Amino acid sequence: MTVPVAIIMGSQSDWDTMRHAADTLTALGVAHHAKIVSAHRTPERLYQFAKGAKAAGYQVVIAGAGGAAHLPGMTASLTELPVFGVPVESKTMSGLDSLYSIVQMPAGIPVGTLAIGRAGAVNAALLAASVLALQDEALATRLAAWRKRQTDAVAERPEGAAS
Ligand code: RP5
Repeated sequence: MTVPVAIIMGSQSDWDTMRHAADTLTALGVAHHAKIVSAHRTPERLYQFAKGAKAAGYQVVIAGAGGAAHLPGMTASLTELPVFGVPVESKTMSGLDSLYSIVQMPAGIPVGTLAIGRAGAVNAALLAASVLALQDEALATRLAAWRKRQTDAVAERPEGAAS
């Protein structure tokens, strides 16, 4: 069975954020692989992963990194697969460095950039699922059910309010 989504991240320390992408894909029944691929510390691994990603059967890549976060952009430069970038919250700049590093791509090499941190990781997974659902009716149904459950879980009144 081919695995449609690769979740890559620059460091083990990114996993606390990127596991939310993995958990969301699991909840939607979307198979995925998670790998550590660092643009700076393992450039050869990055090159080999990105050049071979399409042939390996991946359809979407989710790439999370923090600080000087070149992983999503470099990956996008080496593959035509859609790449969704997740800025990981950094200690020194609260993830703004990660966000700016990922979002300001030059015209011609797109990275779909998400929010900083957990929200970005969850939404990257949801976007990946939406892309795959275009060709997969069963997944489209699961995605619609996931969204309905989310809607149904929102109370009309905040707990603890007097009226
Ligand atoms: C980036 O540097 C990683 O994506 C990570 O967010 C950040 C810090 O990495 P560690 O020093 O925690 O390995 O490459």
